[in-house]
Amino acid sequence: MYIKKTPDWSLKESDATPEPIYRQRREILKKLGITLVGMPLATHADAGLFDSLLGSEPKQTPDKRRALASQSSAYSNRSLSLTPEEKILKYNNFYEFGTDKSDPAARSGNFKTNPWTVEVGGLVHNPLTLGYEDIFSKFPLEERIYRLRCVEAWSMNVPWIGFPLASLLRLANPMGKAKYVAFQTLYDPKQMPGQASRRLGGGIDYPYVEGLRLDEAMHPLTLIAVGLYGKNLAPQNGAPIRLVVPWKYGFKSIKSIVRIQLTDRQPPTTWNLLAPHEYGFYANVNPTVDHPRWSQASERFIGEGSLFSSRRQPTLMFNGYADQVARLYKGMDLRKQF
Ligand SMILES: Nc1nc2c(c(=O)[nH]1)N[C@H]1C(S)=C(S)[C@@H](COP(=O)(O)O)O[C@H]1N2
Ligand SMILES: [Mo]
Repeated sequence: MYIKKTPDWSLKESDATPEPIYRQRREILKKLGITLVGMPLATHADAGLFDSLLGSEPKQTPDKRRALASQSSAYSNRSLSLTPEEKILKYNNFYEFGTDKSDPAARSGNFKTNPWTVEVGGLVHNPLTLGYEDIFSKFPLEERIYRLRCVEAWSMNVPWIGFPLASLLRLANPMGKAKYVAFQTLYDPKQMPGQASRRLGGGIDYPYVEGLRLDEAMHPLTLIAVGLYGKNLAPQNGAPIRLVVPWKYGFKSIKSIVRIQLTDRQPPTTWNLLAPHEYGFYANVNPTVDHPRWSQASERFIGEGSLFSSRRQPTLMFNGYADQVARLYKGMDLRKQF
């Protein structure tokens, strides 16, 4: 029922920006005879090369990111116009590195993501630990182009690479009494200046924690991301492993995860602890439920061009994924359970 050739949550043709270039890159690969064994659909791995072939400016920031092969996915919104990689890398919320949008990129350059371990435990029959290489090799990687909607009313379209959280949870084999999944970010104040200073870290009590109901966590759209634009994640985007829940406000998509615990109780979540009347546990994108301090009816889409020329567009119910996820919330008052 979910698998559709043309996802019905896709954007209109008129929204096109860099998508043509993205497709062109795939065409060039084909013409060059690079048939991409193990890389069935071109990733963005060699953006610099393609940019030069296309005669446009190479926009690569120097980094140590490596190419990741991935399959395309039926859950990808392939018609979305992509936010340029450079903006996804430079305009971030990751308060562990500071509260300005430019802080995460500026302060996370030496963040150590290898070695890394993610513990999966709690109410599971098969507790397990993923090491750094497991993160990239244990599950087939898919590319998923998703909308990302921050509660602050800006949005991006991001080509993530990752695997369904459901695949990992199935491997851990949740017990019948497990009802929620709790996530935790690394706690390391030596590496994360926002954890060492309340001022830099925005007054948050670290580690950053998040949670989902088990049915939300098992939903096929819920992704564990390990890369974007064809490469592994940069630290500022939550390297080496983060959550992406496309129908919820961005703060649910917790970065740099070290612990995943199955529980029978709704777990505490960072923004809800900080301001419970402003940020709920559910945090489903909803144009009809405003933030107490601003409207959620529209959003500033960050695409091509300058950050300030970005265009306003209407917010979509469940961020455009209503057909896929609305059933999860049947009978709930979304005003009260925001
Ligand atoms: N650990 C942690 N995860 C986090 C945050 C954070 O401050 N710390 N910010 C969240 C918010 S508010 C958003 S909008 C997204 C931003 O992801 P991006 O910077 O990759 O676009 O990450 C989310 N995950
Ligand atoms: Mo956000």
